[in-house]
Amino acid sequence: MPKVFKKLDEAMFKTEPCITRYPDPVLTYKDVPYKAALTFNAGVLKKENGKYIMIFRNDYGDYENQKLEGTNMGLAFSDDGIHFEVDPEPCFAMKDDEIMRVYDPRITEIDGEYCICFAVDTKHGVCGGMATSKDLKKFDVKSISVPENRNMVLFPEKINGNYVRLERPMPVYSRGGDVFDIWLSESPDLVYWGKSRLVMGVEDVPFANDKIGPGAAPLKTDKGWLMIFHAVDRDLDRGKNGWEAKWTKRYTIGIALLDLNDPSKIIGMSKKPLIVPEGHWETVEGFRTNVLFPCGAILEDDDTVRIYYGASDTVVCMATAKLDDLIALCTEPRK
Ligand code: BMA
Repeated sequence: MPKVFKKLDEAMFKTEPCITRYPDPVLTYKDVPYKAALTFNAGVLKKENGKYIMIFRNDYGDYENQKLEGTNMGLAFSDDGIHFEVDPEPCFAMKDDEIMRVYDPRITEIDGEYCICFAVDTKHGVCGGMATSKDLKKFDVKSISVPENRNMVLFPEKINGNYVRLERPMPVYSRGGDVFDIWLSESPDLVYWGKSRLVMGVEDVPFANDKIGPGAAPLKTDKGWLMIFHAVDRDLDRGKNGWEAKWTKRYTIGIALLDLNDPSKIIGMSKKPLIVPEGHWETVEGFRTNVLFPCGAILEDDDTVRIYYGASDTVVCMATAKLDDLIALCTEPRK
């Protein structure tokens, strides 16, 4: 692991003025009718009938005393995308002799089915998993990648006849430490994945000096696919943040535009972070503060974009912006 991280200009770490945060979390453990402690990193989808569906990560146990019991995923519904009602039981979990847990769900609707992507902690490494479901009660696991991979998100439609996902492998024979990039793969059937290629390297992101990873399922716009991602910068002097003993990372949210026909090509990107941890829920309260982890985004009919993100690995928050303002931030990639 590198001992020194490239110093970044702290002046750029300010949330863009086009962003409006909903002042309170849209989901906390208090909304969950079963065992829950940290309810965060949530995929969100809007149905044609106007209802919102959220699938969130739920870590349960006594976190303040570092006593983790387990992780599952919960389902919540809303009429306005702000007030969510959680189903009485968790909807998905995996645990056996090999798999320890699944987490960080993203959700896409494609070909009349839901598809969730999630991380899989196994005894032999972290993998990316995908499962389809017609009713969000029964899930059919389609694929689990080889390690080390995570942060998979499926595009909401096939591109040139194939399913396409963004993903974030974690190579050890690369540049040292956790300098990890965003990749893309294609599949004819959600089972077999290939044609893998690099989309964005950490070096492309002026506000990252550690790793980056895909966030929400990309949104289709006239100008390209809007990709919302997380970017991590580290400073070893940061010391303790939140309840955890030591936490030197900061997770911000960035955006990029990908080519509609070949989404491995970046056609524009933000040169500064879009959303930076600020305020009580993002910098003061919680397990790991200074972490914003977007897993859901919705493009509304009036061109408002809603971004749902885990804050401090503890709650789900939501922010909005106008699509035009986001697109205006996405300037030419490598300039
Ligand atoms: C990542 C994942 C996320 C988490 C983030 C910050 O590597 O484990 O689930 O939100 O770290 O802790």
